[in-house]
Amino acid sequence: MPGIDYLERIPNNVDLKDNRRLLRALEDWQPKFLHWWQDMGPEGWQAKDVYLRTAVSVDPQGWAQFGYLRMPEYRWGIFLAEPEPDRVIAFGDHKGEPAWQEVPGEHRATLRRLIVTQGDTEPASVEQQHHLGKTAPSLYDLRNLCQVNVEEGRHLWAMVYLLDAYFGRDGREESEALLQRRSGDRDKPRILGAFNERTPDWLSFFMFTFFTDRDGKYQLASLAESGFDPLSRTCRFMLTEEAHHMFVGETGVGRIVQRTCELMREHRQDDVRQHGGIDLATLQRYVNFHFTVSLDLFGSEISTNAANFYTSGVKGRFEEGKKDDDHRLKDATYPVAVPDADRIIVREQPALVALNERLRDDYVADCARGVARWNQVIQRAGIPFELTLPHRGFHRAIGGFAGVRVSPDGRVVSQAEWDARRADWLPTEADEAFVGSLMHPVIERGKFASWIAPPARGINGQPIDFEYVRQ
Ligand code: BYC
Ligand code: FE
Ligand code: FE
Repeated sequence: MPGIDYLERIPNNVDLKDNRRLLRALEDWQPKFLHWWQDMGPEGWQAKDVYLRTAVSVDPQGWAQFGYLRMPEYRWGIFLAEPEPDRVIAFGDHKGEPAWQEVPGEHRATLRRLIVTQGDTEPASVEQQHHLGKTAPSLYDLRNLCQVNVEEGRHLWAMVYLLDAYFGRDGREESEALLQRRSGDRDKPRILGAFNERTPDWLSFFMFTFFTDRDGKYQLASLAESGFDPLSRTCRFMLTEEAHHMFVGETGVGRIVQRTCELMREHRQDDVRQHGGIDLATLQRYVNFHFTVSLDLFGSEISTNAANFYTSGVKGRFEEGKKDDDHRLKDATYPVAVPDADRIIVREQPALVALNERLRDDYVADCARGVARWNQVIQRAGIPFELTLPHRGFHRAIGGFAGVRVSPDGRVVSQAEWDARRADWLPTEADEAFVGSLMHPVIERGKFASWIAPPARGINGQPIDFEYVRQ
């Protein structure tokens, strides 16, 4: 497509203009990306003006610009956090050596695989959320969906940049393949389980951005420790955007909880479905589902892959720099919960192979803090109910608990008990049908659907009834 000024279109701090080879690769990829975006971005709103934030620099004061634009005109840019002068690798066998500015031959396959796995999740989530544009509960929420989606698109760009800039022809092939797989497709699915699940309604969307985007936070933070410096700097900048996605999830679920509590008090009734709200028991089942499919994203409790990633310096721990140990972990152990016949026991395992579990522990603690904030809303309403995170062994498909029936309160149960209680523990078809029945678009300024409270404040200091999307 001659005539398009790609340097203007692709804001960047990677000196794209001086890297003709990379610029050519991205010029070739961009029309394919746009084609994918037109197909898979938020349905029904591609031609409308949306009040969006665009990353234009990495300077913490000035990185974001707010303004109306149509999503296909979003300037998907390439930003790496500022380099840390004389950065050294902080862990593993290469601890203390200078960070790599190029891909070391012996770690090439591993790095490529990690970057592809990370990159694959970004377009997958846009595909999962494609239909939600049709049923937004408000203009405010519609705008947030669009924001999250353009940024997941940018995260895809971030990984494609690494593939195209550092992995030659293989990298370009992987970049193409990232646009060819499709969430939930039987023949060419996305790589990781949770990214092939459906996100059929906005309750699922808020749960997804709370639980699944938070896996993004922990994985990106671990990759931000990488000895491969361009990956580290890319992920550090992505984390600044991730914070908004988790904010959308936490406040989204929090506003649903608030609305439910209002309806419970008003009608003196637990079952608020007949009043257009989502009852707390249903919310708990959605928590159970989204938390556990997200737990699976951390991989097996015992993983030689994880040990190799660490030892070779390609993927660190969450906040590696703050940990007070030898950062090699050859002799260390870590407690891991495992099923043992009809019980769950904790065994000390070699720390290196237990790194997935350790990251999962960091993640679980973070989730618990968010759930505690939802419970404050319930408590303030004077309602005796607590949302809880189910046991980590519940409803797992990856790792030692896969195939073991564990109740949310952490008992190994029989298949018969599982079958009898499943409908109390996980969303049922009837739940999905009910939640689906609430999904009607509310696109009048300042109005909100019956099942969700307005937010405490608007975006970027704008009022709640701001015209976040122009119709
Ligand atoms: N589904 O040794 P194991 C985000 C595979 S989210 C399907 O236990 P390992 C975002 C595994 O690949 C962040 N397959 O696992 C959020 C391996 O396959 P091979 C995404 C799975 O390798 C919201 C085999 O099982 N980023 O950014 O230690 C919106 C044995 O695996 C799953 C990353 O994930 C699964 N859940 O760790 C938008 C970071 N789990 O080798 C975006 C990059 C495992 O036998 N990825 N398998 O064919 C990684 O660090 C690692 O690949 C994993 C797995 C942590 C995912
Ligand atoms: Fe992302
Ligand atoms: Fe995200």
